[in-house]
Amino acid sequence: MAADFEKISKNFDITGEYVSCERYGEGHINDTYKLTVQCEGKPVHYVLQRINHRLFKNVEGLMRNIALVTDFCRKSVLARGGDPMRECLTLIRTKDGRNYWTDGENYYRVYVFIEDATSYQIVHDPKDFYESAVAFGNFATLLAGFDASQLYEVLPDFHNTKVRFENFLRAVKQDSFGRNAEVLKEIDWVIDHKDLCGKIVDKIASGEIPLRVTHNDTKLNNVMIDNATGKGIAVIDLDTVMPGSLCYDFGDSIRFGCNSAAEDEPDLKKVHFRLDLYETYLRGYLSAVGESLTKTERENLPMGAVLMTYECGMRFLTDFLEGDVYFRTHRPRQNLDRAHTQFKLVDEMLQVFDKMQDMAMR
Ligand code: ADP
Ligand code: GN1
Ligand code: MG
Repeated sequence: MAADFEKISKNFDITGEYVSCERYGEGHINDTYKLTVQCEGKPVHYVLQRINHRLFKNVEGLMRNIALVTDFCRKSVLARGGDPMRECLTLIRTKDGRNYWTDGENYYRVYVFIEDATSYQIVHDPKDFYESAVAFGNFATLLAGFDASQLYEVLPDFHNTKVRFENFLRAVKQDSFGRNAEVLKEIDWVIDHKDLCGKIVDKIASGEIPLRVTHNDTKLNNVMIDNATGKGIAVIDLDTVMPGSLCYDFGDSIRFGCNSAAEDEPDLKKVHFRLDLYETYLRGYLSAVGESLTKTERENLPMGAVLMTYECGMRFLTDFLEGDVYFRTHRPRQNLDRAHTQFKLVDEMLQVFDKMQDMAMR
């Protein structure tokens, strides 16, 4: 049955007459809608999301994290004289003061819509990518002041590449949808690169790389770029704020933004790793967090990029083998196309890895 968005929106502390609620954005996880209400003769927009509770089993814990992080960001933005309605996510509470609403089956939340800003799916202008790096870097600096012990670990082992590899092997072993046969080369490729898995998790385990409060999903479309100034104004999609490594946050941005084509481009001839954009992002990120990185973190930024791309490709392939149940797909084999782009990017990153490392240490 189609959701009654008018009824759902009435549970939130929103003033105005319901106008419409339409599918919005290109996130792979939650169902996102742009909600419009008419207030004092003007349209006002909100983001309404149906939370993916198959993935986020403890919605209460997830939303407590988001309330804590958004409240913390709001105070910091106010302290620097900024506009919290545009410079951070603002959660709209329900009429009875809760931070989400459920009909017993689905779970919903509402955010203020950040107007006059864009979340890009691909880098069109290197300046935007630079500004996204500054925004993610500043966000990391901001979170450094946040008490990690308050946070519930929403998705344990989220970037534990060794655990991701075990999950992948399990999917191959089960072959529940009989899809192994058509991806034997891809399966071999993942196994051939198995040695990558421990490169950062082992250093976190030994204490060489510190755990910090990180975003964990730092792709370009999770930052809003101001249409007028071109600045990265707000970091969004806070579902995965958890203890993690800055090498991963850096790496995930590189994975997504340094692809010359879309994440799911079926024509691999169009897919290349753009070292020029890597350097652009690196410069922006270091300008924001350079001072606080340890030497080992800095040395491992390039490996973070390789690992995030390897891990994400492996996750896409795992999802393809498991029948496309995790990442939203709009067409058959989309997850396989996504896996292919990631594997090609890893191959190309490894070819220029020395250069990536020189740039990071320069
Ligand atoms: P997912 O977890 O599925 O990726 P996101 O929270 O990233 O969901 O939202 C999906 C998309 O919706 C974002 O990439 C962005 O384009 C848009 N979006 C999300 N929150 C806002 C907001 N507060 N204002 C404007 N656009 C938003
Ligand atoms: C998902 O939610 P979204 O679309 O920003 C995923 C990330 C992947 C990314 C691949 C919670 O991000 O981990 O890197 O897709 N988020 C979750 O594009 O699994
Ligand atoms: Mg997102």
